[in-house]
Amino acid sequence: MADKNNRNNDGDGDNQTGTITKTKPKTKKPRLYKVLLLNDDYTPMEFVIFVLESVFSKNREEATAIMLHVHQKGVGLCGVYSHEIAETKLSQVMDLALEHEHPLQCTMEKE
Ligand code: TYC
Repeated sequence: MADKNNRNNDGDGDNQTGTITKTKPKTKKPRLYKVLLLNDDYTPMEFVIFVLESVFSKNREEATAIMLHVHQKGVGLCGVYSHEIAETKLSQVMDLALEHEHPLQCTMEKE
């Protein structure tokens, strides 16, 4: 109903009548995956640091800290990514390990 100033007062402030539509956001939050590195007795520490720098864009300091964490605790977090990115990183690690004949293992899991 219009008031004395001919405003329709339908609540949206535009003072116009019409179909009320609600726009549904088109972007869904991607499910995230942790990429984890596993310890072993043979892969050289320097190679693990190289992998963390080249695949996970860590600087020397971060890469060294993650490598030492994995070495001491058995497993460590390299990063959290969408499913597709996590899979890509995982296969990059596995390809590098294979190519250099190191037993380095990497896994991913739902966050
Ligand atoms: N434990 C290995 C060594 O003593 C080093 C290492 C660290 C290997 C992290 C794998 O994900 C790893 N040479």
